[in-house]
Order: sequence, then C-alpha cells, then structure tokens
Amino acid sequence: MSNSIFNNIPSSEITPEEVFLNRRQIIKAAAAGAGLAALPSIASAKNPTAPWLEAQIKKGFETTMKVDEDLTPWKAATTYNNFYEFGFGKEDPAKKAHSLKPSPWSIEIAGETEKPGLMPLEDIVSPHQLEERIYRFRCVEAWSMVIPWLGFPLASLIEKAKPTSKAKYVEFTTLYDPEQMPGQKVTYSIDWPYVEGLRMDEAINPLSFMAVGMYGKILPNQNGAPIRLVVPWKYGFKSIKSIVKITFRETMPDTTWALQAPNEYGFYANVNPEVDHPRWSQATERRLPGSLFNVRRIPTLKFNGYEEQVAHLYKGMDLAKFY
Ligand SMILES: Nc1nc2c(c(=O)[nH]1)N[C@H]1C(S)=C(S)[C@@H](COP(=O)(O)O)O[C@H]1N2
Ligand SMILES: [Mo]
Repeated sequence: MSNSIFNNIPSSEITPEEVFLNRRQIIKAAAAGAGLAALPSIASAKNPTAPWLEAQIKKGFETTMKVDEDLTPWKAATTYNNFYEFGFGKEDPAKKAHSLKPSPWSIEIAGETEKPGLMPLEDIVSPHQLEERIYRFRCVEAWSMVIPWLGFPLASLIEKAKPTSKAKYVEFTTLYDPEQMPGQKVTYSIDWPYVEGLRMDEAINPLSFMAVGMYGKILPNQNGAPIRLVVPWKYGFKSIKSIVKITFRETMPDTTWALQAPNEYGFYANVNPEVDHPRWSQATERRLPGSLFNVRRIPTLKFNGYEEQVAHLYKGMDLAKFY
C-alpha cells in the first residue's frame, strides 16, 4: 500500500533533510509498512515542567537583543518543527512530543573538563536572570522564522563547566530514550543520538544562547524542552534540542548531519546566501508563516544578518570550503 515513508506528507512538505534517505533506506522503510504511519495523535504536546522554572520565568526577564522584524506567531513556531526524534513530518513533533519528560533533567559534563559529572538543570538555570533574545532562525531547508527565546548565554554555562585548556570544541548530545522519543526506534533514520558541536570561540561568542523558554513561556517539548542551543548565525540544524550531555573535545566532533551527508551539511553551517546547497539555492528563504497565496520570500543575509558580530571568527577561512 505505501511505497514511500513520505506518503502521508504532502510533497510540498517533503524536506531536503529528509531526502538524504537513500533509495535502499526508503525501500526498507516501505517494507516496515504501516508501522511508521501510526495514526497521528490529536493530543497536543504538554510539558510537565518544573515549577521552579515556571516561577523563574514569571519573575521576569530582560530583553537584550531584538531584530526589527515581526515575530513569527507562536502557533507557527510550535507546530512547524524539525525534531526527528518524533518523526519526519513538520507537524509530528507538536503531535507526538508529549511523551518527552523534561523534568527532572540534568546535563552531564564530560571530556576535557576539570569538573566532570552531572549538573542538575536547576543548578544550571537558577543562577541566571533570564534574557529574552529575539533572533532570526534560518533552517537549511530555506525557511525562516523570528523567535523570542528565553535563556542565558552559552558562555556562562561553559564557564561553570570548567573546560581545560585542551578543550577546542564543544560537543552537545540530545537525550537517547526511544520510549520518550519514539522516532529513535526508526532504524532507517539518522544515527541516534543527535549530536552537534561548535568551535570553542563560536561557543563563547555572546550570540550563542541556551534557551529554556520562548514567547515568555517555558519551552514546549516540540521546541526542545527543557534546554536547547540557539546559534542564530548558523543553519537551524546546529541548534540542538533537549540536551543531556556537553563534552569538551580537543578535536572537531563528529556531528549528525555532517556524518549523514558530508557533501551537503558541513560542521560550520554558517548561513551563507552565496554558497548553495548541492540541491537548492540558499540565496532566499521563505519567512513563516506563509500561505499558498502569499509565500513570503525574502533574501537570505550573510551569517543570517549577524555578520558584524561573528564574521571575525572566520577570518582567512574559505567559506565555500568550510561550509
Ligand atoms: N535533537 C534534535 N535537535 C534538532 C533537530 C532534530 O531533529 N533533533 N532538528 C534541527 C533542525 S534541522 C532545525 S531547523 C531546528 C528546528 O527548531 P524548531 O523546531 O524549534 O523551529 O532544530 C534543530 N535541532
Ligand atoms: Mo533545519
């Protein structure tokens, strides 16, 4: 009956990141049959969050960075997601991420650090006055949004985690728990767990942000609860969700998308309208939400508009080679 795992998705929704699945994998998927096309649950994602975090957000936050563009409506930002741990469709995370339990939560600190071990989320977040950062967010699939995140600079978490002088890179790992994240049972998907990374100087750049909320609220599960990375000058796949581990490394980490399709997704993944993806142009983007009659196509900005803050990190590097 089904000849492709994408049968349930209108073709306009089939995304390039999905197309990496090679023919053999798609045939395997078809053989797996209806198992994948489980009936979508109508339950919307709930987030049984920690009361202390709710309270901290209610206490208030400072708005520290804005862009002069309209915010993407909450509904679009929370129902059009990439979170393969809950399926390939953009609507899957909103429908299925209720099985994720974001509390209690902790992050393991590992690798080149003087302080290996578990840090409870409360110890990580509570010391901060939360900041609101309104950032442009550009997916490698050429759609974009403007999101008001709530969180704190990644640099302050790194400082607390005490990397040694050998630490040149920071690796981030998402939770691996197929019971909470049923997409991880799907063997023809990406290799789990999802891993991303930054060079140390990128990680401590003031723009690099750890988000625990958005739109003045706690982070919905589908957006990466309870804690995720946001790196606004890079393609969205660098902004890893539901982080359980941070590993300091001397050498460049192997990251999920760069391993999956090295000719298409690089480690740096800086937004760059001049360097096309092998299968499509990166010169423009679709600003969400659009409609059939109003595709809001706008030019893509170099470093997603954050050139002034980050271009110096890549001085002397050929950005067509280090994509
Ligand atoms: N663990 C994990 N993190 C992830 C992804 C994912 O599939 N799994 N998708 C990435 C991609 S491709 C994008 S565009 C953004 C989407 O974030 P949003 O759903 O909050 O807009 O999350 C990124 N982080
Ligand atoms: Mo993406």
